[in-house]
Amino acid sequence: RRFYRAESYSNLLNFMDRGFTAQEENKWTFEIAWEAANKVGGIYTVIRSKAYVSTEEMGDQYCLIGPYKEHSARTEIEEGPLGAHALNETVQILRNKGFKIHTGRWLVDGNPQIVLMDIGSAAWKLDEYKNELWSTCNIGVPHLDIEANDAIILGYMVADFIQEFRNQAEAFGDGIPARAVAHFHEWQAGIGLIVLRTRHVNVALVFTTHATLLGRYLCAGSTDFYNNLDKFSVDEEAGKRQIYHRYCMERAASHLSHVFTTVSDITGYESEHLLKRKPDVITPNGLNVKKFSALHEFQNLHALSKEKIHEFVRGHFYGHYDFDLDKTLYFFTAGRYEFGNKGADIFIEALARLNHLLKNSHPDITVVAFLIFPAKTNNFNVESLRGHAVTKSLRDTINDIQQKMGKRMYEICLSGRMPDPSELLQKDDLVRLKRCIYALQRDGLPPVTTHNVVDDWNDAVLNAVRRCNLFNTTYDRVKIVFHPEFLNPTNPLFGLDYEEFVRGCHLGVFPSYYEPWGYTPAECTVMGIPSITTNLSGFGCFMQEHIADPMSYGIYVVDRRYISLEGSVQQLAQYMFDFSRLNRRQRIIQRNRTERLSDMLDWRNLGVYYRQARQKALHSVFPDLKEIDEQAIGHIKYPRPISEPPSPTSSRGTTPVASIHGSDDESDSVDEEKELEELRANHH
Ligand code: G6P
Ligand code: 1S3
Repeated sequence: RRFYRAESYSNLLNFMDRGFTAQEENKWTFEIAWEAANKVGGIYTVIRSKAYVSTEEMGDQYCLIGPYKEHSARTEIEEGPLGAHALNETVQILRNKGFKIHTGRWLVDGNPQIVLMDIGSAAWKLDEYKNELWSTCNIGVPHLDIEANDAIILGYMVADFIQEFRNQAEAFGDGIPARAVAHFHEWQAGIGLIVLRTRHVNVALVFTTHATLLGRYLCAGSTDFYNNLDKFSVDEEAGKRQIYHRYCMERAASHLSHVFTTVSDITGYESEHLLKRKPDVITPNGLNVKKFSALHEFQNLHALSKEKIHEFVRGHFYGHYDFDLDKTLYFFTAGRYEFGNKGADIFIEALARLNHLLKNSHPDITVVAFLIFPAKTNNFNVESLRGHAVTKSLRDTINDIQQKMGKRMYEICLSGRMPDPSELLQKDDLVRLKRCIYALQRDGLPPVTTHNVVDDWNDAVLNAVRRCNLFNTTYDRVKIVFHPEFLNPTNPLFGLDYEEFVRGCHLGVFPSYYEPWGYTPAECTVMGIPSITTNLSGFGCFMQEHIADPMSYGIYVVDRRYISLEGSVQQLAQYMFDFSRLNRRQRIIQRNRTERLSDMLDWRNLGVYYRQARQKALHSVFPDLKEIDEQAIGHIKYPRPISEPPSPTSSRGTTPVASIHGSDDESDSVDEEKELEELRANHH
């Protein structure tokens, strides 16, 4: 890790640090995305989490551009003038032309400047824009595709803005030529790039795709995507799905950019075949690790959050609460509800096999598997709410009895004698307790889902659970909880936000089939929670490439590319089974190791690839500006974890013993040398 940081970061900064600031060099970076201060999906996380490194590097020479969405802008943006004259002047000129433009700062780490275009204010020019797009690129967009029409309007507004900005930056630049990079994300922002290039504006252009349109559509069907990537007739496939014009916009943007990037190698491979251009640079997604960093506290946070999940489990499984929470593990998966793409199909199948394996060999262990995917619901179901009500009533009754017993004990002891147990716990206390215990009886089984799912009989998760017979019976060692809504702290069942929930779990399971990057396992990693990913996800491939033995760091990579579906299910089930057999100490060590990978996922390290892409684009437009030398970036490589030297107390036997879940002390100060051996013995 030290190697990587020293090599790449300082070399890079030496390279860049030619003694001038971006302001002195009249260098500018614009980043344009539909999701700038507008949460839709993963790109929002990219732009938002990266803002602090972007402003650290460029200050007010960095500016975001996106569409104005009143609802989010009102809560996320502090409106006001921008930091540079050239920018404010440009805004004024465009406003004079009749465009409505909002400017200000985004209230996130880094506090970047942002320009938001009110698409409605330029809608009257749509026909003119479409005409230009047709005459320059032969892309025709149907009238009814509102999303594509909006993308066109935004694109032309952005292009006008950047074109005008160039003039202003030259005028305010004290004779120093203005060098600007405009970095566009996804097809929805790509029109701006197409317009700037076809109008020959002297700006360096970068285009990043986070997932190809066609890839997403093809994977959502039952296509053997990766084995046929080179065989698809792309125009025909796009036409069949009525996205041909969108596909053309995406493909044109990727080809007209000076530098084309994808978020991972796997998406690069997809782009090579579907967009017919190989990426020039891979720009992996990072995180603002400071936001998650809990230093030595993260283990304690796990224990605290786990306690809250225990409370949920007590309520949910009331009447069938016959398992030991100390020997219970929490697995979870979460994301957009794309059943196959996110791997929920193989997760449920593998859980059924894990159930079988545990029943046969470790019936004392219980795994509660949470599936969190937003689906259409009619609120929480009565059974779930009732479970939490009856356990709460029992808790309140016990607290009340406890208080009363305390008072009685105090009075009796004050009078100088020892209390008799029957004086302390009186008959009506027992009656109250009995009533609560009777209320805990239930006829049916604990529900699989916490909500009333609207289309219950056609719901993909519920159907798979039914098919696999995972009905939360007493005999099942794997219990299922489908929570068809994202978590928030006001949720009456959990009372946890997503971050706390993740911290309280033991393992995140994300066996995705289509996942250009995948923030969910990355977030687990920075919180020190092990996770399962796949070699079809950008994150999984990245970890495999940069870590000698990902598994010993708590990153399990399921092969979904080179083996059969059945093989992947078996491997996933085996990983989960192996994990279930780790004892507490081993889990603690593994969490420590997982958390050690955080630095690697920080934008402070991964931001280097964005700089590389920008610099490369600048070089192709302004050849006097040097590219970043590949060598200067270095290569991240995490070796196998090095154990701490054995402590004097570690004179235990060296033969790895089959670990028995829970039969261990809870100390964090463990002999890592020995545990490492055990972990390896378990996994290999
Ligand atoms: C953290 C806490 C320990 C606790 C442990 C539970 O490491 O610091 O006090 O015992 O979590 O780990 P487990 O994997 O059993 O949830
Ligand atoms: C995409 O969002 P998604 O969840 O639709 O972009 C994300 C950010 O690059 C990426 O993490 C994810 O895999 C893609 O799928």
